[in-house]
Amino acid sequence: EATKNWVLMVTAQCPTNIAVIKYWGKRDESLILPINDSISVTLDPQHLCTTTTAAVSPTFDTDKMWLNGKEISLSSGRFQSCLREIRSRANDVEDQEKGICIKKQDWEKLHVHIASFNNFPTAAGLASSAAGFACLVYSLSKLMNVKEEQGKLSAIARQGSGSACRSLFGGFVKWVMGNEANGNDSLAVQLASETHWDDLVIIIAVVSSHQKETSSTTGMRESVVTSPLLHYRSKEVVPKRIVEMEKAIKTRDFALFARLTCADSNQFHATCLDTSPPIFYMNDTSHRIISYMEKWNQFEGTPQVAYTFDAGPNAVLIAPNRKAASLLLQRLLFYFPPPSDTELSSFVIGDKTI
Ligand code: 2P0
Repeated sequence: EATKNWVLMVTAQCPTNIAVIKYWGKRDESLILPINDSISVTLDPQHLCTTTTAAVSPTFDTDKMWLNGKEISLSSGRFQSCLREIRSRANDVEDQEKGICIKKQDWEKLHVHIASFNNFPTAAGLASSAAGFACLVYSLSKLMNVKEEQGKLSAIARQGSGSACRSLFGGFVKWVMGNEANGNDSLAVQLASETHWDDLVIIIAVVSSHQKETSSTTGMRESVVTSPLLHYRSKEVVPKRIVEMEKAIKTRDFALFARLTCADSNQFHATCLDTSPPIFYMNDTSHRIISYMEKWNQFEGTPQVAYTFDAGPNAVLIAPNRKAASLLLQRLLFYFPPPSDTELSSFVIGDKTI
Protein backbone atom coordinates (compact mmCIF):
# COMPACT_ATOMS: atom_id res chain seq x y z
CA GLU A 1 0.00 0.00 0.00
CA ALA A 2 1.57 3.30 -1.09
CA THR A 3 1.89 6.00 1.56
CA LYS A 4 -0.52 8.92 1.30
CA ASN A 5 1.75 11.39 3.02
CA TRP A 6 3.72 12.54 0.03
CA VAL A 7 3.84 16.10 -1.31
CA LEU A 8 5.08 16.87 -4.78
CA MET A 9 6.00 20.46 -5.56
CA VAL A 10 7.37 22.68 -8.28
CA THR A 11 8.76 26.22 -7.93
CA ALA A 12 8.90 28.69 -10.80
CA GLN A 13 9.89 32.33 -11.23
CA CYS A 14 8.34 34.78 -13.65
CA PRO A 15 9.22 38.43 -14.31
CA THR A 16 6.76 41.17 -15.02
CA ASN A 17 6.53 42.97 -18.35
CA ILE A 18 6.10 46.59 -19.40
CA ALA A 19 3.95 47.40 -22.43
CA VAL A 20 5.43 49.77 -25.00
CA ILE A 21 2.30 49.49 -27.18
CA LYS A 22 -0.51 49.33 -24.65
CA TYR A 23 -3.38 46.92 -24.13
CA TRP A 24 -6.46 48.86 -23.05
CA GLY A 25 -9.94 47.50 -23.70
CA LYS A 26 -11.55 44.07 -24.06
CA ARG A 27 -13.93 42.76 -26.68
CA ASP A 28 -14.76 39.77 -24.43
CA GLU A 29 -14.70 40.27 -20.65
CA SER A 30 -14.81 36.66 -19.49
CA LEU A 31 -12.25 35.22 -21.94
CA ILE A 32 -10.16 38.42 -21.67
CA LEU A 33 -9.86 39.14 -25.39
CA PRO A 34 -8.37 42.56 -26.25
CA ILE A 35 -9.44 45.12 -28.85
CA ASN A 36 -5.88 45.53 -30.18
CA ASP A 37 -2.49 43.85 -30.31
CA SER A 38 0.10 45.00 -27.76
CA ILE A 39 3.89 44.75 -27.43
CA SER A 40 5.92 44.58 -24.24
CA VAL A 41 9.40 44.09 -22.91
CA THR A 42 9.92 41.48 -20.21
CA LEU A 43 12.14 42.57 -17.32
CA ASP A 44 15.13 40.59 -16.01
CA PRO A 45 13.93 37.83 -13.69
CA GLN A 46 15.88 39.16 -10.68
CA HIS A 47 13.82 42.38 -10.62
CA LEU A 48 10.06 42.66 -10.19
CA CYS A 49 9.33 38.98 -10.30
CA THR A 50 6.95 36.49 -8.75
CA THR A 51 8.10 33.17 -7.28
CA THR A 52 5.40 30.53 -7.04
CA THR A 53 5.44 27.05 -5.53
CA ALA A 54 2.64 24.73 -6.58
CA ALA A 55 2.21 21.56 -4.53
CA VAL A 56 -0.03 18.52 -4.71
CA SER A 57 -0.71 15.91 -2.03
CA PRO A 58 -3.47 13.37 -1.39
CA THR A 59 -3.81 14.98 2.05
CA PHE A 60 -4.97 18.33 0.56
CA ASP A 61 -8.76 18.47 0.55
CA THR A 62 -9.29 21.79 -1.28
CA ASP A 63 -7.35 24.04 -3.64
CA LYS A 64 -5.72 26.87 -1.66
CA MET A 65 -3.51 29.82 -2.40
CA TRP A 66 -1.34 32.20 -0.39
CA LEU A 67 -0.01 35.51 -1.71
CA ASN A 68 2.95 36.95 0.22
CA GLY A 69 2.09 34.62 3.10
CA LYS A 70 -1.59 35.56 3.33
CA GLU A 71 -4.31 33.19 2.20
CA ILE A 72 -6.38 34.52 -0.71
CA SER A 73 -9.58 33.23 -2.25
CA LEU A 74 -9.41 31.15 -5.43
CA SER A 75 -13.12 31.55 -6.06
CA SER A 76 -12.86 34.20 -8.80
CA GLY A 77 -13.58 33.15 -12.36
CA ARG A 78 -10.03 34.09 -13.36
CA PHE A 79 -8.34 31.62 -10.99
CA GLN A 80 -10.94 28.99 -11.78
CA SER A 81 -10.36 29.36 -15.55
CA CYS A 82 -6.59 28.94 -15.16
CA LEU A 83 -6.94 25.93 -12.84
CA ARG A 84 -9.55 24.28 -15.06
CA GLU A 85 -7.58 24.81 -18.29
CA ILE A 86 -4.34 23.45 -16.81
CA ARG A 87 -6.05 20.48 -15.08
CA SER A 88 -7.74 19.44 -18.31
CA ARG A 89 -4.31 19.15 -19.95
CA ALA A 90 -2.60 17.26 -17.10
CA ASN A 91 -0.62 14.09 -17.78
CA ASP A 92 0.82 11.14 -15.85
CA VAL A 93 3.50 12.11 -13.33
CA GLU A 94 5.96 9.68 -11.78
CA ASP A 95 8.60 10.25 -9.14
CA GLN A 96 10.18 6.84 -8.56
CA GLU A 97 12.46 8.05 -5.75
CA LYS A 98 9.46 9.19 -3.72
CA GLY A 99 7.31 6.30 -4.93
CA ILE A 100 4.77 8.71 -6.42
CA CYS A 101 2.67 7.77 -9.43
CA ILE A 102 -0.13 10.13 -10.44
CA LYS A 103 -2.29 9.05 -13.34
CA LYS A 104 -3.72 11.59 -15.77
CA GLN A 105 -7.27 10.98 -14.54
CA ASP A 106 -6.22 11.41 -10.85
CA TRP A 107 -5.68 15.17 -11.32
CA GLU A 108 -9.44 15.82 -11.35
CA LYS A 109 -9.65 14.57 -7.75
CA LEU A 110 -6.35 15.89 -6.37
CA HIS A 111 -6.07 19.37 -4.88
CA VAL A 112 -3.26 21.89 -5.09
CA HIS A 113 -1.74 24.38 -2.68
CA ILE A 114 -0.10 27.40 -4.25
CA ALA A 115 2.22 29.86 -2.49
CA SER A 116 3.25 32.98 -4.36
CA PHE A 117 5.63 35.81 -3.42
CA ASN A 118 6.32 39.09 -5.19
CA ASN A 119 9.77 40.62 -4.68
CA PHE A 120 8.17 44.08 -5.05
CA PRO A 121 5.23 45.82 -3.35
CA THR A 122 2.04 44.23 -4.71
CA ALA A 123 0.07 47.44 -4.30
CA ALA A 124 2.61 49.70 -6.00
CA GLY A 125 0.90 49.57 -9.38
CA LEU A 126 3.84 47.72 -10.88
CA ALA A 127 1.99 45.10 -12.91
CA SER A 128 1.90 42.43 -10.22
CA SER A 129 -0.96 40.51 -11.87
CA ALA A 130 1.10 39.95 -15.03
CA ALA A 131 3.94 38.12 -13.29
CA GLY A 132 1.50 36.50 -10.84
CA PHE A 133 -0.80 34.77 -13.30
CA ALA A 134 2.06 33.87 -15.67
CA CYS A 135 3.88 32.19 -12.78
CA LEU A 136 0.74 30.47 -11.51
CA VAL A 137 0.00 28.94 -14.90
CA TYR A 138 3.62 28.00 -15.54
CA SER A 139 4.21 26.32 -12.15
CA LEU A 140 0.93 24.39 -12.36
CA SER A 141 1.75 23.27 -15.90
CA LYS A 142 5.09 21.87 -14.71
CA LEU A 143 3.53 20.22 -11.67
CA MET A 144 0.88 18.53 -13.83
CA ASN A 145 3.28 17.67 -16.67
CA VAL A 146 1.29 19.71 -19.21
CA LYS A 147 2.94 19.35 -22.59
CA GLU A 148 1.50 22.39 -24.36
CA GLU A 149 3.93 24.77 -25.99
CA GLN A 150 4.56 28.16 -24.37
CA GLY A 151 2.17 30.03 -26.73
CA LYS A 152 -0.75 27.81 -25.70
CA LEU A 153 0.16 28.34 -22.03
CA SER A 154 0.12 32.10 -22.66
CA ALA A 155 -3.51 31.84 -23.84
CA ILE A 156 -4.31 30.22 -20.47
CA ALA A 157 -2.42 32.88 -18.48
CA ARG A 158 -4.37 35.49 -20.50
CA GLN A 159 -7.55 34.23 -18.84
CA GLY A 160 -6.04 35.14 -15.46
CA SER A 161 -5.02 38.65 -16.50
CA GLY A 162 -4.57 39.96 -20.01
CA SER A 163 -1.05 41.29 -19.59
CA ALA A 164 0.05 38.00 -17.97
CA CYS A 165 0.17 36.24 -21.34
CA ARG A 166 3.15 38.41 -22.33
CA SER A 167 5.20 37.34 -19.27
CA LEU A 168 5.54 33.74 -20.49
CA PHE A 169 8.36 34.87 -22.80
CA GLY A 170 11.51 36.93 -22.27
CA GLY A 171 12.72 39.75 -24.50
CA PHE A 172 10.16 41.54 -26.68
CA VAL A 173 6.73 39.98 -26.86
CA LYS A 174 3.60 40.63 -28.90
CA TRP A 175 0.14 39.70 -27.64
CA VAL A 176 -1.74 38.96 -30.85
CA MET A 177 -5.39 39.91 -30.32
CA GLY A 178 -6.62 37.03 -32.51
CA ASN A 179 -10.07 36.78 -34.05
CA GLU A 180 -11.53 33.43 -32.96
CA ALA A 181 -14.53 33.72 -30.63
CA ASN A 182 -13.08 31.04 -28.29
CA GLY A 183 -9.84 33.03 -27.84
CA ASN A 184 -7.54 30.17 -28.86
CA ASP A 185 -5.60 32.47 -31.18
CA SER A 186 -5.30 35.34 -28.69
CA LEU A 187 -1.83 34.57 -27.39
CA ALA A 188 1.71 35.79 -26.95
CA VAL A 189 4.53 35.37 -29.45
CA GLN A 190 8.16 36.29 -28.87
CA LEU A 191 9.38 39.00 -31.26
CA ALA A 192 13.02 39.00 -30.10
CA SER A 193 14.85 37.12 -27.36
CA GLU A 194 16.30 38.75 -24.24
CA THR A 195 19.77 38.84 -25.82
CA HIS A 196 18.66 40.68 -28.98
CA TRP A 197 18.75 44.21 -27.52
CA ASP A 198 20.42 43.77 -24.14
CA ASP A 199 22.02 47.26 -24.09
CA LEU A 200 18.66 48.72 -23.04
CA VAL A 201 18.44 49.80 -19.40
CA ILE A 202 15.05 50.15 -17.71
CA ILE A 203 14.70 52.43 -14.70
CA ILE A 204 11.46 52.48 -12.73
CA ALA A 205 10.85 55.69 -10.81
CA VAL A 206 8.32 54.94 -8.09
CA VAL A 207 6.31 58.15 -7.83
CA SER A 208 3.77 56.75 -5.42
CA SER A 209 3.19 53.29 -4.00
CA HIS A 210 -0.43 54.02 -3.09
CA GLN A 211 -2.94 51.60 -4.54
CA LYS A 212 -4.56 53.00 -7.67
CA GLU A 213 -8.09 54.34 -7.43
CA THR A 214 -9.44 52.70 -10.58
CA SER A 215 -8.34 49.14 -11.31
CA SER A 216 -7.23 48.41 -14.86
CA THR A 217 -10.12 46.00 -15.34
CA THR A 218 -12.72 48.60 -14.34
CA GLY A 219 -10.91 51.45 -16.09
CA MET A 220 -10.70 49.72 -19.45
CA ARG A 221 -14.33 48.60 -19.23
CA GLU A 222 -15.41 52.22 -18.75
CA SER A 223 -13.13 53.37 -21.59
CA VAL A 224 -14.61 50.80 -24.00
CA VAL A 225 -18.12 52.04 -23.21
CA THR A 226 -17.49 55.79 -23.18
CA SER A 227 -14.32 56.78 -25.05
CA PRO A 228 -14.58 57.45 -28.80
CA LEU A 229 -10.80 58.02 -28.83
CA LEU A 230 -10.17 54.45 -27.63
CA HIS A 231 -11.99 53.00 -30.64
CA TYR A 232 -10.19 55.30 -33.05
CA ARG A 233 -6.91 54.27 -31.38
CA SER A 234 -7.53 50.52 -31.57
CA LYS A 235 -8.63 50.58 -35.22
CA GLU A 236 -6.62 53.36 -36.80
CA VAL A 237 -3.52 53.95 -34.69
CA VAL A 238 -2.35 50.73 -33.00
CA PRO A 239 -2.23 48.47 -36.09
CA LYS A 240 0.20 50.89 -37.79
CA ARG A 241 2.21 51.38 -34.61
CA ILE A 242 2.59 47.63 -34.11
CA VAL A 243 4.22 47.33 -37.55
CA GLU A 244 6.53 50.27 -36.82
CA MET A 245 7.42 49.01 -33.35
CA GLU A 246 8.30 45.56 -34.70
CA LYS A 247 10.61 47.28 -37.17
CA ALA A 248 12.21 49.42 -34.43
CA ILE A 249 12.86 46.34 -32.29
CA LYS A 250 14.20 44.25 -35.15
CA THR A 251 16.66 46.96 -36.24
CA ARG A 252 17.36 48.20 -32.67
CA ASP A 253 16.36 51.69 -33.80
CA PHE A 254 16.20 53.50 -30.45
CA ALA A 255 14.97 56.81 -31.86
CA LEU A 256 11.96 55.15 -33.50
CA PHE A 257 11.42 52.90 -30.47
CA ALA A 258 11.40 55.90 -28.10
CA ARG A 259 9.07 58.00 -30.26
CA LEU A 260 6.54 55.16 -30.53
CA THR A 261 6.77 54.21 -26.84
CA CYS A 262 6.21 57.77 -25.60
CA ALA A 263 3.44 58.47 -28.11
CA ASP A 264 1.62 55.28 -27.19
CA SER A 265 1.83 55.92 -23.45
CA ASN A 266 0.50 59.43 -23.98
CA GLN A 267 -2.35 58.21 -26.17
CA PHE A 268 -3.29 55.55 -23.64
CA HIS A 269 -3.53 58.24 -20.93
CA ALA A 270 -5.47 60.44 -23.34
CA THR A 271 -8.06 57.66 -23.72
CA CYS A 272 -8.28 57.55 -19.92
CA LEU A 273 -8.98 61.29 -19.90
CA ASP A 274 -11.50 60.73 -22.72
CA THR A 275 -13.35 58.20 -20.53
CA SER A 276 -16.46 59.36 -18.69
CA PRO A 277 -15.96 59.99 -15.82
CA PRO A 278 -12.28 60.66 -16.67
CA ILE A 279 -9.59 58.45 -15.18
CA PHE A 280 -6.36 60.09 -13.94
CA TYR A 281 -3.54 57.61 -13.52
CA MET A 282 -0.66 60.09 -13.78
CA ASN A 283 -0.09 62.85 -11.24
CA ASP A 284 1.85 66.15 -11.24
CA THR A 285 5.14 64.36 -10.61
CA SER A 286 4.48 62.06 -13.58
CA HIS A 287 3.79 65.11 -15.75
CA ARG A 288 6.98 66.79 -14.55
CA ILE A 289 8.99 63.68 -15.48
CA ILE A 290 7.45 63.67 -18.97
CA SER A 291 8.28 67.30 -19.52
CA TYR A 292 11.91 66.90 -18.30
CA MET A 293 12.41 63.89 -20.56
CA GLU A 294 10.83 65.65 -23.55
CA LYS A 295 13.06 68.70 -23.01
CA TRP A 296 16.17 66.53 -22.79
CA ASN A 297 15.28 64.61 -25.96
CA GLN A 298 14.51 67.86 -27.78
CA PHE A 299 17.76 69.49 -26.63
CA GLU A 300 19.85 66.57 -27.87
CA GLY A 301 17.95 66.45 -31.17
CA THR A 302 17.49 62.70 -30.94
CA PRO A 303 15.78 60.64 -28.20
CA GLN A 304 18.01 59.83 -25.20
CA VAL A 305 15.26 58.18 -23.22
CA ALA A 306 11.81 56.63 -23.67
CA TYR A 307 9.13 56.96 -21.01
CA THR A 308 5.98 54.98 -20.46
CA PHE A 309 3.32 54.99 -17.71
CA ASP A 310 0.82 52.25 -16.94
CA ALA A 311 -2.34 52.41 -14.84
CA GLY A 312 -0.59 54.46 -12.15
CA PRO A 313 1.76 57.42 -11.69
CA ASN A 314 5.09 55.50 -11.72
CA ALA A 315 7.47 56.22 -14.59
CA VAL A 316 9.16 53.47 -16.57
CA LEU A 317 12.18 55.03 -18.24
CA ILE A 318 14.14 53.20 -20.92
CA ALA A 319 17.66 54.26 -21.86
CA PRO A 320 19.54 52.91 -24.90
CA ASN A 321 22.64 51.94 -22.90
CA ARG A 322 24.38 52.23 -19.51
CA LYS A 323 25.96 55.58 -20.35
CA ALA A 324 22.61 57.15 -21.17
CA ALA A 325 21.11 55.47 -18.08
CA SER A 326 23.70 57.08 -15.82
CA LEU A 327 23.00 60.50 -17.35
CA LEU A 328 19.32 59.84 -16.82
CA LEU A 329 19.87 58.98 -13.14
CA GLN A 330 21.92 62.16 -12.73
CA ARG A 331 19.01 64.15 -14.12
CA LEU A 332 16.47 62.44 -11.89
CA LEU A 333 18.69 63.16 -8.87
CA PHE A 334 19.00 66.78 -9.95
CA TYR A 335 15.25 67.33 -10.39
CA PHE A 336 14.25 65.21 -7.39
CA PRO A 337 17.16 65.70 -4.99
CA PRO A 338 17.22 63.14 -2.20
CA PRO A 339 17.62 64.34 1.42
CA SER A 340 21.31 64.39 2.34
CA ASP A 341 21.06 61.36 4.63
CA THR A 342 19.56 59.08 1.96
CA GLU A 343 21.60 56.12 0.79
CA LEU A 344 22.27 56.42 -2.91
CA SER A 345 20.54 53.15 -3.70
CA SER A 346 17.25 54.84 -2.84
CA PHE A 347 15.91 58.30 -3.45
CA VAL A 348 12.72 60.28 -3.23
CA ILE A 349 10.38 61.16 -6.04
CA GLY A 350 7.09 62.76 -5.13
CA ASP A 351 5.76 61.32 -1.89
CA LYS A 352 7.56 58.00 -1.75
CA THR A 353 11.04 56.77 -0.97
CA ILE A 354 12.25 54.01 -3.24
C1 2P0 B 1 -0.62 46.84 -20.60
N1 2P0 B 1 -2.11 47.58 -18.74
O1 2P0 B 1 -0.61 46.62 -21.84
C2 2P0 B 1 -1.69 47.81 -20.10
C3 2P0 B 1 -1.24 49.22 -20.14
C4 2P0 B 1 -2.13 48.77 -17.97
C5 2P0 B 1 -1.84 49.87 -18.93
O2 2P0 B 1 -2.47 45.41 -19.05
O3 2P0 B 1 -8.33 43.08 -16.77
O4 2P0 B 1 -4.08 43.87 -15.31
O5 2P0 B 1 -6.48 41.64 -15.86
O6 2P0 B 1 -6.77 41.92 -18.33
O7 2P0 B 1 -3.74 43.06 -17.69
C6 2P0 B 1 -3.21 46.23 -17.04
O8 2P0 B 1 -4.35 45.45 -17.22
O9 2P0 B 1 -6.02 43.84 -16.93
C7 2P0 B 1 -2.57 46.38 -18.34
P1 2P0 B 1 -6.94 42.56 -16.99
P2 2P0 B 1 -4.46 43.95 -16.76
O10 2P0 B 1 0.24 46.38 -19.82
